[in-house]
Amino acid sequence: MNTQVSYLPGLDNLKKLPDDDVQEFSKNGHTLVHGVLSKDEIDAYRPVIAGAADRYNTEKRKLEERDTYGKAFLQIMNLWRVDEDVKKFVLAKRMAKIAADLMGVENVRLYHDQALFKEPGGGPTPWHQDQYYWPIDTHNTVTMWMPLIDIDVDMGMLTFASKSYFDGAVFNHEISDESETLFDDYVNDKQFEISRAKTMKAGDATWHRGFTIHNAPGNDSDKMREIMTIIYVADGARITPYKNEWQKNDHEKWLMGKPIGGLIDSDLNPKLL
Ligand SMILES: O=C(O)CCC(=O)C(=O)O
Repeated sequence: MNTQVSYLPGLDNLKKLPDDDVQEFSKNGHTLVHGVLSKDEIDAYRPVIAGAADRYNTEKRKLEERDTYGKAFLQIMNLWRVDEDVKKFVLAKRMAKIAADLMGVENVRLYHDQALFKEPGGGPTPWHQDQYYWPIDTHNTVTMWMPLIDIDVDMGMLTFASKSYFDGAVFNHEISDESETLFDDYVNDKQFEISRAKTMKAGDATWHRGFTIHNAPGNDSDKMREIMTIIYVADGARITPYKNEWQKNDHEKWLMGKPIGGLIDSDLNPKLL
């Protein structure tokens, strides 16, 4: 007999975002919002997201057989397309509204989601800028990064170079040992303040701009660092010509190859507000 009770709370009710968070995001390019999901809500969604991440993970190599990028995390993309329960989380208005309020816009669209699970012993995530990968004509993009379990600094806490988004794209480098070295020198030269939470509760979330330089240390614990991310883009943004092969790939994969110069409005990019 199946005794499992499948109940998922709706996440379309909105939460007032503290003014301090909006100001910090605008000033530093990142902020941490506490209690985006309540304990009961994250307890309900965690097994759904972690289960889907496990089912759709295609990485089977041992950690020591992978390169720096491969060691950083298991990356499972657009789970909302394959799992109806995860879809309720990814398309939720509550998180979309926080994204809109942080960016100061009325409407946002989904770019894509990704589960980023750093395994016990998993390596550091090198410094990078997310928007290097995106063929998008606006700086009004934001990534939500939400732990599904309580995490502390030893588990690979996301780390930001405050105010580093102002100059837009800094280097033409993908996430790699090279990006780590170059950005590290850049961040030191510019004397950006480095910001990293000591702990985060399941259901808290950090939010960072597409050009905010960020990295994460390795996971020195014996637990999986379970993170779900959602990337939002301001409605009205358009597709730009590719600046690198990764953007070409993103155009096909996350924007359904819609015309360059046209609006980001494919079926993969629903308007969430
Ligand atoms: O989870 C990580 O280690 C890196 C996350 C990241 O770079 C992102 O969400 O933009």
